[in-house]
Amino acid sequence: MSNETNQAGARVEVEDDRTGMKPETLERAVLDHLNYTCIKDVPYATPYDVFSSVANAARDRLALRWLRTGGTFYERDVKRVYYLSAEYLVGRALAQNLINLGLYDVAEGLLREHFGLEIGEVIEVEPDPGLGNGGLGRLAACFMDSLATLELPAIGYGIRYEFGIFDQGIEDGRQIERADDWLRYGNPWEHERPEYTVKVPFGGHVVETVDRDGELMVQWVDTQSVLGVPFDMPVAGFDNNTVNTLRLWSAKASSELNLEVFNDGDYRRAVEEKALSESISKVLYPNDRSPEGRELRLKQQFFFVCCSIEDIIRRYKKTHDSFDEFPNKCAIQLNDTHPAIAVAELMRVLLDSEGMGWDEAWSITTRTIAYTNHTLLPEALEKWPVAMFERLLPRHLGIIYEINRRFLREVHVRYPNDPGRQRRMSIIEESSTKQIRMAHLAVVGSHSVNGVAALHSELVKSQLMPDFHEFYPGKFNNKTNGVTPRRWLVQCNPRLSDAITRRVGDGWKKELDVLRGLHDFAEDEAFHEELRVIKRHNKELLAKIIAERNGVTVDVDSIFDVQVKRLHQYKRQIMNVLHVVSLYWQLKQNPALDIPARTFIFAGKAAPGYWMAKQHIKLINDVASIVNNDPVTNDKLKLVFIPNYNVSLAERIIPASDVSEQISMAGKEASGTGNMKFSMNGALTVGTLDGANIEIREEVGAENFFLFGLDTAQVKELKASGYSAQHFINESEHLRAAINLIADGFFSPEEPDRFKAVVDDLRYQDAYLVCADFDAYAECHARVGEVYRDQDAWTRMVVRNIASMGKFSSDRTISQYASEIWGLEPIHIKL
Ligand code: 26Q
Repeated sequence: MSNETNQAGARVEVEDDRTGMKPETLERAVLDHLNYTCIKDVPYATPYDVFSSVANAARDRLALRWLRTGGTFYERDVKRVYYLSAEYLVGRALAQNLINLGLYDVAEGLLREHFGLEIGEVIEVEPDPGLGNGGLGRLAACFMDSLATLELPAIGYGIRYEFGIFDQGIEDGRQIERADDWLRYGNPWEHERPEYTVKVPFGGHVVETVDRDGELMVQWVDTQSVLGVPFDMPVAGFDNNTVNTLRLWSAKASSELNLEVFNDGDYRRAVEEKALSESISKVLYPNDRSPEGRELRLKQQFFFVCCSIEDIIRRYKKTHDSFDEFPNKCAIQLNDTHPAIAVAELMRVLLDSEGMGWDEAWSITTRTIAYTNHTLLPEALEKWPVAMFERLLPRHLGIIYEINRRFLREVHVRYPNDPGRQRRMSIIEESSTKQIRMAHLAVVGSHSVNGVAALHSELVKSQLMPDFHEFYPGKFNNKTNGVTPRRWLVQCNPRLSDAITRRVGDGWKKELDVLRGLHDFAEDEAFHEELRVIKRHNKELLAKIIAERNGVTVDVDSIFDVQVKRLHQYKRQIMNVLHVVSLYWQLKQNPALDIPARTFIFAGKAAPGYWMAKQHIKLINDVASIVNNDPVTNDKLKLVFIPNYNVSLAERIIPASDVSEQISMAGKEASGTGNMKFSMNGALTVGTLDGANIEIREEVGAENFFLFGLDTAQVKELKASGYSAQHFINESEHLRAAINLIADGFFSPEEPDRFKAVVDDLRYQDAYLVCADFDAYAECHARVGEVYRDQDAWTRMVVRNIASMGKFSSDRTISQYASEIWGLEPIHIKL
């Protein structure tokens, strides 16, 4: 790279000391940051100082590309996608940014030379931003990575939570929650942009007036404002110059608010109100089974949506003086209904601020917005009490009523005498407490509604929203989820990545279908051996973590059988535990039982208010302390629950796994994305026909996937016929023994009926058909054990899995969103 002039005519100095890509330039930059940013000399540098210096040097190299990216998009007036998501689980950034800049190896060398540090030690100093709950938040992060790698113009909008998802501790086998103070030492990646601060109104009331032309004018008045201050994070593409922006809004009290109150001389109230308005971005809500109707959560949603819409319009107006082109320049994607208030907010701005008529505003809104659904659980669909809306967002309530009135009029025209349909489809649920159905608002206000896996998208049409599908058949579509191979292979499994690259070249990092070339090595002895050595190495690394965190020694030659994900009854961690108990009991009865040794690994957080899920955690830990200390079974069976599952821990666990547990009741897991990460890293799936499992099995071939259990049709049938768990318990000796052991207090001798509620739920409720699927599950695991004994057969299946993962790159997913929903073209950024 040399100095040159870019298209805009600006001078670009690429190889200066501040931003050059040569090893010696990076070295100088890191040492300079240590001196001038951290104010430290090498001998006194803490690991955090070193992290901070490398991060700042990397950031400088992103800065120039970041400027060029924004500048190019602006100059060429390109269409952009605005991804609205209440959650982003981005994970640590240092390793990823170094990899994407192509500076990882250089950094590794200079850290050894100057600081005597392994790069891993430096990487681990960075806090892992937990700005999300699970799959949905991680998907948003994978999408941001793919958008930048595909050179697509995008901005992600979200909330800069001061506290992310709680830190999980395990005390006496029970989950405890601690505040996640991730910003304690600052965040070298974020850049505050106070100049783009937005004023967000709440409360007040609506007054209707008639203007000079006799047009109805609506004003939202007497509101109280909170400020939204943007903090930008760079999102670098892999092996290109694109750096997109993740813009997270932080709430700040408006100075007006202070002044007014100061005039009253009420200092205490001023301070309290300031704290109250700044509490909006204070903490991420952990998702429960049913959404919490908390006012602060609604405030969070409107807060970030209002800021984002204003930002989008400000940017659009810099280059346009009418709104005609708005849907051709802006695509807004709603990540679930959390930002669905955007439909009403965009309408409000167009109507009240821009003075547009209803029909034009509605046409622009619906051509701009698209909605992604992530759940079929009816109890998880967001609804807000009308009374709360009236209090916080009276103008939006009026707009939603008008949207609904016009929508129901259309429904009436199509289906004249069908009040049931009107009631079912209404945006307003007329229950004892009137509620706003955010999913209905999102569907009516969008031009596209997509599910996240083929089965899920079919069920959205046929089960969740059949009336809407009939009404708007063309709106519904599928975009099967994917994951970024840069984090979930290149970064987390460098040895496997090298082994792959030595066989098929490194094109797979950007074009995951290239992995298909590995099929040629399905029978290759040398490749098999190499894969086994790599897996064993990764298992050793994980065993070290388990020894540190759990104080348990595990056998790296045992099968690492892993279920890591949020704790939810529909995900059926309890079925896995029952299987462990059953194996344990069989070994106790017959210590000579000839089965391969297994290590069962669990991790995941339960929502703090989800009592049953927390009982399941306690049960796992109670079973672990008996099983892990029983000399009779010790060489065959171990069980650990690793605390505080997050992106960083996933990066350690997944590459070390042999078996991936994807065992949700069919029809409940919208997609799953962990399933893809495991398979990519050479774990074999034990799974049901649910979510993306179905497509994974299609890709890898039925013979390379451990399938068990009822499918959605059978689930429906069994439920309709009046399901009785008792029947299945009576039929299954192993299941009965496992349940009885827990019920009798074998794992909780100091409190024998500790798990009474867990057992009663299985015996008398079992909404997720654990008992119905148990025998098939256990039988499936027996097959797993058999195949594992034949290491050749096992490794062949592993190769087939890795080679078949091309479809599950989020690059494929994002290309489909770009062409089929957003109408977006790649824009190459030149330096
Ligand atoms: C809602 C209201 C109040 C508080 C919290 C929430 C809330 C927050 C997060 C509700 C749901 C979520 C997250 C849902 C989620 O992660 N869904 C998962 O999305 C993945 C990506 O599409 C899928 O792969 C998973 O199947 C799906 O469960």
